[in-house]
Amino acid sequence: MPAIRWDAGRRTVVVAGDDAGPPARVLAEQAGWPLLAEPTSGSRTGDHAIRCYRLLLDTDLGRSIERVVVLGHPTLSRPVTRLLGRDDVEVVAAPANGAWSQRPFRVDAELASTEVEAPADPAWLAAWKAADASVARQLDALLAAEPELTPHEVAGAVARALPAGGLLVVGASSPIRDLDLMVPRYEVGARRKTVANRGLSGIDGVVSTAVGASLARRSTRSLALMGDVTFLHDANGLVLGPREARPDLTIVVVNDDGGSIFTMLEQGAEEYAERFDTLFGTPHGVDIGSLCAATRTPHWKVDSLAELEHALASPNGGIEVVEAVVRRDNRRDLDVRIRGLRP
Ligand SMILES: Cc1ncc(C[n+]2csc(CCOP(=O)(O)OP(=O)(O)O)c2C)c(N)n1
Ligand SMILES: [Mg+2]
Repeated sequence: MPAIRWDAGRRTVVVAGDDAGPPARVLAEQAGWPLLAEPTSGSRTGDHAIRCYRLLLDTDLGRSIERVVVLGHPTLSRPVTRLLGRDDVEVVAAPANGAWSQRPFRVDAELASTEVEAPADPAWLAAWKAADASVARQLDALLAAEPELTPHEVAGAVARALPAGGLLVVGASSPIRDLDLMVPRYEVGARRKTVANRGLSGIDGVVSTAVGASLARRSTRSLALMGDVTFLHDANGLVLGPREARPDLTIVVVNDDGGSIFTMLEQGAEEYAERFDTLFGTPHGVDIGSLCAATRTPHWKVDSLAELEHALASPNGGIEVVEAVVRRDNRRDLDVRIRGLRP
């Protein structure tokens, strides 16, 4: 494989998908490129990371990208998929690891060397940072102006509660995408680890994954973030035999009484409203507190950011559930307003 001579003049971004690891960050820093890193990439640290990258890809800045370097397995967003499908963008990718060897995007060249001969024009990164700061400010203001707690604020609070050395297990569907918009600027080398069952983005087994991961990794604190349907799918994960090890783990359940991700997709359009809840919304009305009581799992129900932050600030040891109640009926509208933000 030929080593790539990085041509500094080309407007390039690094996309760090699941499990890309520190090399994605190091490459972005050496080359002077923006880093578009998913929460489970293991690369989302340092000051090249662009928090609201997803909102910038469909702007003039995003359209001016000429080359993308992909590490790891990107799975989260349509703007990234569109970027990787653009005819006017060269896609250079690191060879895929392990069992998931097929990449669902075109690869124009394989990444053979990450040695950078001459870094990019600093104006390119500066433009991304300025746009990110502007959109992030507007996003935070938009969320703060909502009368009720939003799912994004829940994800942001969980991300802020994750200390250096902490572990966060995040469920598929909206929570991982909300987290992607809200992760603050983490410092390099602080051993925060965010993991998810990304394979086919299943919502199954996530409580058990969180319990197992908390037991297996030495962390300063273990947190999990997941939707209500995801939690219900594996609520049996709270059932532990008397001799089983029990981790310290705070499970935050974003309860919008159903599957909110579908409201933001095609099937959430007004014309399908009549059948939407039966087929996709799937409201269940389950009393999560009672479900937790069945396994004597401590449970807190919160519906404001202050209450949530308070609950997260004082873990009681063992497994506990913090249920954050949010709306689903305005989710499509909220998403449209967020996607409409411009730097
Ligand atoms: C095992 C499995 N079954 C079904 C699906 C399809 N699915 C994707 S997201 C979702 C709803 C998830 O709802 P929730 O966990 O409450 O998250 P929300 O989007 O509401 O935040 C479903 C059923 C899946 N991904 N995996
Ligand atoms: Mg839900």
